[in-house]
Amino acid sequence: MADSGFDPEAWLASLTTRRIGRRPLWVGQVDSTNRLALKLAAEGAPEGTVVIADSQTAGRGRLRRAWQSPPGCNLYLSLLLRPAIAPAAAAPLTLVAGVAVAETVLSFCPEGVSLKWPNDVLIRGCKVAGILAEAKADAGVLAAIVVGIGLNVNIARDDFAPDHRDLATSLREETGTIQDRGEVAARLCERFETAYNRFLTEGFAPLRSRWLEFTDMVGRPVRVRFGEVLQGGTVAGIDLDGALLLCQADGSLLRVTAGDATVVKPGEGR
Ligand code: BT5
Repeated sequence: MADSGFDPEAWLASLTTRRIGRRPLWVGQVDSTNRLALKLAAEGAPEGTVVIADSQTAGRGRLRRAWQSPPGCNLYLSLLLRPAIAPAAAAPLTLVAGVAVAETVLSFCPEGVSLKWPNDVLIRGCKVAGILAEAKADAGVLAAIVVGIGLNVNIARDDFAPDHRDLATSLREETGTIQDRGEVAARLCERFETAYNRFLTEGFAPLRSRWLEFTDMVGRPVRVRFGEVLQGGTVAGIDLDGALLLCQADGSLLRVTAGDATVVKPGEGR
């Protein structure tokens, strides 16, 4: 996928995966690749379908937030998965995807890559990618899960919206090199397939270890906000469901399953 478009044949020739990405759908502009992938899932599209857009008009983040998705520079990609697992067991998939994205980013930018619970991939503390997993369940059975990944590849710092400009970055900003988005997408699919297969055969434990290697949150005091609810504590790790474990003042552990985590800086209190 050069900036001028996407050649499915060249893409498939360069891809080394068995399933993930083997059914690519490139769209120039779409409201949200996740919405489109969920629609394709409802119509019976198989696992391995990937929707990639040049731009999104309503790219979505978590909690009804927006994902800035201008044309010609970044990756907006949704993977359609149909794992034979219970809906509750799919919760760690956001973190599994985080490992795959972090490893992909690391292969282009060897310094400063980290993960922040639950879905942020950072370079030197600035967000280079975000992940949004959305599931479709029928009568308690997981019919499909769509893992959406927004990865800032070639966007210039000045082109970020002012509300997150100081908190965001791109591969190009960090390395000074313009990357081919098709190449980045292919490498991402490959790393995702490796991590996903491991998750399906060995469970979340080995991926959790890898996730923890990428984070600097453990041992640090954080606040986690979910709507009006604010929880705090010192990060002890993550559990096998992907929940954040916070050590409380009395030594007990608090499980946090959703929210936005902020590391508390010294002197800020908790
Ligand atoms: C996320 O949400 O980080 C998940 C983003 C997932 C986007 C992908 S793109 C392909 C697929 N299709 C979709 O429709 N979505 C997925 P969250 O943690 O809620 O972060 C959102 C916040 O990140 C926003 O409120 C901004 O502050 C900031 N933000 C928005 N666009 C950004 C960008 N391009 N780069 C860095 N930060 C951004």
